[in-house]
Amino acid sequence: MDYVIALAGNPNSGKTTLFNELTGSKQHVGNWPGVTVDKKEGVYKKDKNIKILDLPGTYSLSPYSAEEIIARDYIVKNKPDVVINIVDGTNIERNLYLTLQIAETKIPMVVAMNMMDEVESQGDKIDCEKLKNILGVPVIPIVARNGKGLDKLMAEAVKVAKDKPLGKKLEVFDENISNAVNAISELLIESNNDSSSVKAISTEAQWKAIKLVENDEIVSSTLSDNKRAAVEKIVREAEKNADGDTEAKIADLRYQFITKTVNTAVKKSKKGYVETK
Ligand code: GDP
Ligand code: MG
Ligand code: K
Repeated sequence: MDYVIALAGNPNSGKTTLFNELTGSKQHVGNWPGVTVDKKEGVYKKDKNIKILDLPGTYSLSPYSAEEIIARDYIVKNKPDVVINIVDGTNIERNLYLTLQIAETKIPMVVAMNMMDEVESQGDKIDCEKLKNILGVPVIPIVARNGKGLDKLMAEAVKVAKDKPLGKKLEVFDENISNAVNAISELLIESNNDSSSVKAISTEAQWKAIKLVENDEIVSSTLSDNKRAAVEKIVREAEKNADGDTEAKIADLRYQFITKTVNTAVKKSKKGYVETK
């Protein structure tokens, strides 16, 4: 296999439609180890050396459901060459929440902006160039249902899989949260400085640090007692400054970033609205 491409997206974003379009009839359906969540794999019908894997549909990469845990473990541990994040363009605010979380893992990513036929028929405009500049990853408009844009999407995905760009640092968090994330990240790197791959470790440390500020119990359970205590101290301090729950604060900051992004890159017509009295 040359490359492994994983598809990630919200439920109903068109993931299965895209997977079927890309793989044609040759697919293998099994289960993820230990759970009854479908695992679908296939190869790209136009290049048999590209493996395509369909991750479970999720709104988030938090540790609250089997689907979310599978999706994030696969991205963070198995590290596909590239993730195609399929976004329902008619529901862009909600879908971009997952996009931001995939970006936090620093996995090479391409965004497939799907349902562009419906976006257009609603009279809305999504500026994929602007989105690309804001998010620092290619954003390709597609219509999964009729195959429109898929050649371009796959060409970009292969390019990103090959080049593995580091990704842009997105200014999502405020100073308080950033400080906590950086402090925890340094703490995690300290214990790992015997490793040869410093870059990979620090990328992983950054992601883990964000999860720890979100009080992620699965990531927390991987720490030594000493480390966990040190992390908790930093998180308690951040909580004081945030006036409460850091998990809620991070969610709030992600949504603020998304609102700004959508205001810049999306123009909505009034057509879709129904007047109510
Ligand atoms: P999944 O839950 O992410 O696997 O989503 P599906 O592939 O099952 O698609 C959800 C619904 O959206 C289905 O009714 C699809 O036919 C429809 N759909 C998928 N892609 C497109 C598209 O590009 N345009 C439109 N209009 N509908 C689409
Ligand atoms: Mg599906
Ligand atoms: K639809």
